[in-house]
Amino acid sequence: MEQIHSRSQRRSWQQRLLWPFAPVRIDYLLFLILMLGKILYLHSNLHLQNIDMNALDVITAIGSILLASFWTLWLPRRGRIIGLIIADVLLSVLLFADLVYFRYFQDFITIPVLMQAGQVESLGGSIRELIHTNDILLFADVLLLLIVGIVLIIRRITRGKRITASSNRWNGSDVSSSRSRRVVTRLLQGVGVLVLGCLLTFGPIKYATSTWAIGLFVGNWWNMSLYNVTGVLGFHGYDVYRYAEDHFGSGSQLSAAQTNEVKDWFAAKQDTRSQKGDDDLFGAYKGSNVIAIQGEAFMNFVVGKSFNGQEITPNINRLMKDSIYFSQYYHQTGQGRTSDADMASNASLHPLPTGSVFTRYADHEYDTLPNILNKQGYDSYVFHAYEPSFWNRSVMYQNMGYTKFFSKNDYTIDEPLGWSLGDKSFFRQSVEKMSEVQQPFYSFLITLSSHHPFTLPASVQELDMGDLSGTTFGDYIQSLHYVDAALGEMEQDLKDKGLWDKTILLFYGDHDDSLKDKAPMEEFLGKELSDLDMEQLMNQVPMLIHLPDGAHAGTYDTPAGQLDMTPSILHLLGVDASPYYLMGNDMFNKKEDKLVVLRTGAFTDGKVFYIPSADGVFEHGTAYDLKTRQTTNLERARSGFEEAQKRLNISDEVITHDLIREFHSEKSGGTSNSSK
Ligand code: GP9
Ligand code: MN
Repeated sequence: MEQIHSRSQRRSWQQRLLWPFAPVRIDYLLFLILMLGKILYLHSNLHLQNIDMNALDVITAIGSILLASFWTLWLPRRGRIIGLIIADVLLSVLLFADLVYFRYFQDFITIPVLMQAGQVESLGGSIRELIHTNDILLFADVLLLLIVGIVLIIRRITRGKRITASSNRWNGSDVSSSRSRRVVTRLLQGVGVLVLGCLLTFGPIKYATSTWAIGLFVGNWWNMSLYNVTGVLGFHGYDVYRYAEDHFGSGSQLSAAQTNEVKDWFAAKQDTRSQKGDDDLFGAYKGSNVIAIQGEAFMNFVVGKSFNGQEITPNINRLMKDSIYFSQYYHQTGQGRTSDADMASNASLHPLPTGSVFTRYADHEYDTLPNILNKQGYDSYVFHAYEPSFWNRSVMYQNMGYTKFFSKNDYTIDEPLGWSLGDKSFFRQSVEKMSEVQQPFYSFLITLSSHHPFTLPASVQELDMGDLSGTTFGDYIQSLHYVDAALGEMEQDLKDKGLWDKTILLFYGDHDDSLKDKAPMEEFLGKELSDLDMEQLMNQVPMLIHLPDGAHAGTYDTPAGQLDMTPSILHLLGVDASPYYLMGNDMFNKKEDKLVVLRTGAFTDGKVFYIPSADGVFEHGTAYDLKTRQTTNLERARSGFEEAQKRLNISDEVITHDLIREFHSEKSGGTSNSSK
């Protein structure tokens, strides 16, 4: 009795002392601190230019942690601790997944990406390379907790009875008397933290979007710009909201003014396009077969280069002598990587700021190269020796109008390499299939052997990469050398099958190699690289066009990009592209402008190159003069910036609101199907 009395005295003494901090839960505070630390760790690993973690960002981060965890305060002590542990584990996994995904895609994982079954897992070996040892910090507390938990369980087992007895004495009758008071306190605390979380999260976001980040949620073209304002947890919250709005929302109608802006833009484009003038290239190769090869991660900087006296791309270099080579050709991809390059090249629309058109809007209508050529009496085929469901291809290719999709299931895997079949065998078997079909045909081939992490077996690696041997960059160069050799073999195959001089052959790269490290690039190229050099190198892919008679060969330095492929092929084939909704420029039509817009908002017109800042504010970006290669007056880039933004927005609206279906239907006199 005396013992109980002294304990209750001690408790009231403690309660008096801690009274000012009564609402504070130490475990909850600890959770807050740990989560904030993890968010800071993630941020410091992103190395994003112009995106810092200032005081306001820390406030937003705290706010979003409160929003993600306030509910735990409604639970009784033990439940709260379990709830906090669950929240900790889930949020840590999310941050870790974001970090790994970011290192490859320079983006966070979004719902559309998760909906792409198998997309993330299929990176396989790449994922292991993208995990750094320090990342264990994200789970250090969970591991510690696990150890402490095990120790406690062991202690409990050995001292179980004694503890139970004493705690029973301890709890006594005052438990029931204060229970209802504790429930009310918990409820109020939870609500208080929820309100505080809302204030801390939405306050700074509201401030940003009404000052320097106006329109952020309207025309965002890069998820990192969103992250800059919302923080990582806020970004995911918005992503969930955006997905729900995309698919279940009703309020995403375009206004008449917005639809008219899209119509007017296309009307002007189509008007220029219909003026062919005295262009002798228009229709010069009417009726030819077309083979377009999209090379995985094939960047431009290797073309024509040697390392340690060895040519990296001897076959492309030889082919260039009787081909048109666009030396300033840009990939325009976003998060959808290979599928974006495919969409940009075959449908002449920009990829979306988030996810892939292939997975998000495979049921919408597009003017695609296969669809257009089919109307000209062509049959169209697409070849890719991988799982047909990857990037939702089997669905999308049907919509794009291909007669047949030859996937992994249609190939004999007689040269297993990397993710699937080696490109040499892939080309050989594809040409075999092409030689059996009716002509003229359009064939679109997607290679795979040079996919990240580029580790081909030693027997296939032919180059001596010196210092770069065994590095990911060295492996990358080896893999491009292999693809080049495969291309050389394909050329011979096409000649043997009598197709070479009846075919327009195009070869281009889909996107960069995801290796942002400047040092090996400098070593490879033997020179220092400026920011502008790096930006161009990372975004340029080769575009080689071999005409059936090898005419018009030479290096063309007009800027161009993947969106330009379809209108340019139509030009060579003499197909009037003006009725179609193609946003790219016809590379052979001198009357069309040459503005090339990248998904990040970077653009070039051949004179100026504008690199946007991560926050998307025009004034924070940098303009370069391409002649002097030095920074230049930003004002020279203003109109280009506005047009670039306009084009990205128009493309997004066309895709997400299925506008091409609406425009076609209006033209054919049908009833317009209103925007979704
Ligand atoms: C696999 C391949 C993936 O089908 O297209 O390429 P990625 O999009 O990861 O570059
Ligand atoms: Mn790719």
